[in-house]
Amino acid sequence: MSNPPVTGTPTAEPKLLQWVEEMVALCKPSAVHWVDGSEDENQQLCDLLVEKGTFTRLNPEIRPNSYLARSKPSDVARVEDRTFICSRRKGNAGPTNNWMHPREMKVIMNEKFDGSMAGRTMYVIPFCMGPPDSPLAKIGIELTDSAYVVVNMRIMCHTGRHVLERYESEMRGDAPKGRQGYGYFVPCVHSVGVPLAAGVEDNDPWPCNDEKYIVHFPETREIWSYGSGYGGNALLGKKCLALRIASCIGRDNNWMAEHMLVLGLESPDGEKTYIAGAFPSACGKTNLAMIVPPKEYEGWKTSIIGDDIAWLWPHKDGRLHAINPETGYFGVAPGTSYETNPIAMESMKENSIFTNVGLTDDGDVWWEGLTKEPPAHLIDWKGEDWEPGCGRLAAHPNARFTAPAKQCPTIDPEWQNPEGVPVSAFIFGGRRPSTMPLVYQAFNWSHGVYVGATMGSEVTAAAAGLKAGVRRDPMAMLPFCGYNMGDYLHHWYDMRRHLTEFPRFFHVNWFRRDDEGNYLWPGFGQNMRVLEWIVNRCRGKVAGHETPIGWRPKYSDFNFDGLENFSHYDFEKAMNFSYDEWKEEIISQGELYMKLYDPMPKEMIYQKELLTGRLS
Ligand code: GTP
Ligand code: SPV
Ligand code: MN
Repeated sequence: MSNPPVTGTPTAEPKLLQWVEEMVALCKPSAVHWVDGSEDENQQLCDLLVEKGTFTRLNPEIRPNSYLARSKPSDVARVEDRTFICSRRKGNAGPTNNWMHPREMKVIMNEKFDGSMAGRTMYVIPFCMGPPDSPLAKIGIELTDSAYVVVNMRIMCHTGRHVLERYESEMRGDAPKGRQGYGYFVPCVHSVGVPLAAGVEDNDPWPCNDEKYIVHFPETREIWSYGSGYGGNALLGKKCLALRIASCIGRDNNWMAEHMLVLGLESPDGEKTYIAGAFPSACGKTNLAMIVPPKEYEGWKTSIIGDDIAWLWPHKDGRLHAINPETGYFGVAPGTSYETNPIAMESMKENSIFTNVGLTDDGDVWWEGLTKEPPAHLIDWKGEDWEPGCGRLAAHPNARFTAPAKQCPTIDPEWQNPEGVPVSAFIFGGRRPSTMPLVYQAFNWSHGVYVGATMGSEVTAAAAGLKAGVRRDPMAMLPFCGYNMGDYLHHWYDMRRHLTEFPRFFHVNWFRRDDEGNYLWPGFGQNMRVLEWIVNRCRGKVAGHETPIGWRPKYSDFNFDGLENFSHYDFEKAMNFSYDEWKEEIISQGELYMKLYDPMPKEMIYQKELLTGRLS
């Protein structure tokens, strides 16, 4: 077979070039394009996507330079049962990951990718997770046959020519030294898995394959993704690299890759505190990271470092520092509105991509919760006519917006600081209809790791095919930890040794309900009242009141200015701690303990016994 035509500027660096050539020989695309990341190139790709019907251009007067994409109804979320960690030893993937031996999986990958890009263009995307000058920044190269992936990756991380040049200069040895992974890239191969026979037109706006493989080789730090075009399955810098592979790199190099938002809180006296929060998928990270305090909080400033992923390392100042490896938000659309999250709304005003939302008659987007009154008519996420009361959803529950972080009005001035920002507190919290109070503080690091490790949440639409109910999701990393979850918890306990100043640990629950199913806490901007208590605890400015589960605030410790209708009684309901519920909670943690028993740190067992003792 003759070589396919190449556009863009290929690298002259032999190692990378050789790998791309090998992959071209395997995947057999009809063309290869080296992505430069420019505005022009992006426009051409968006035009191409419009032409193919993947994108609908939104009304430029309402939402400039923005597009709607509709996926196949079978390709709307991450697929956890098709996600694999292929370490040489099964024990290294651990009891919570799907595993296959790398040799065996390589055979399958070679077979699946053989000719998988036939009739399509292979895009070569050089990308960098993290500010390129950060000691933790990681360069990756994603090969993909999806233009949708290229334009999304361009929003989500540093992509293009400058990243390639950075890699090339590192290979020559003339780039600034100090980056961990200098002169190295993470190879990432992605195909939607729908090759086209010679002469056949591509008339499918969302090609994808019913058989999906999201595969990670942690030892060789490789990613292979087949069959899906959606989000975390296909934008390989995000969950695959920045969480699963990065968690392995972090374990080996004394740092942590976490499913966390990072938020800055500046009090009226000018003191700034950074908080990192791990909530499972679709449990409120983006919303908290973009919080707008109630108007009574005059003088407070909130700012966002990141909304989904944090890389944390012990800085030479003795504190844990965080960077956000991403440059965009891939956020849940439903429920997002000017009432609940005006900052997200402002961030997606232009230059954004919307996936699986409704299309209004005037060419804008709509989803459940965007406005109180739904439009009288729209085209739903499946491309069908939709009217209020028709019994169908306008947007898929996991519909997403892709928006550039630099458009966020509350972006923190330090968000691209290569040295990151110091983190003073960790917050954990899932969707818990009962049992978990609005907020409590762990007694210490050891207890805090236990609290994060035993976190549970009702499952959400962010992953396909999970059975309903509360599942344990340690540190919100269950779907994202690239190695043995027990070893991961050990790593958490170990990290303490590298610090001289420690973050405090808190657990929150915005989702507790009364018997009628109403939320007991107003949530969203009002969460600022909880954050204020957390900040004050970190600064030693307010007392914590001891209970068997941890320290709690009193009603009088909270600022209720402007929320006077939330009574002391309401507060106690949201804060309620019940011995009976907590005894059940401990029993229901048993499943996690059984699963992780062997590799689990002994501290976890002590902490559970201490809690049991305090409850009896
Ligand atoms: P991923 O991007 O999947 O990791 O999700 P996330 O953790 O960033 O969740 P996000 O902030 O997008 O919130 C998910 C859903 O929860 C949205 O529909 C929000 O409207 C809703 N939500 C977020 N915060 C709150 C809150 O404080 N109270 C209530 N009741 N709902 C909330
Ligand atoms: C999540 O599911 O936690 C997400 C969305 O942030 S995805 O990128 O699809 O993983
Ligand atoms: Mn997430």
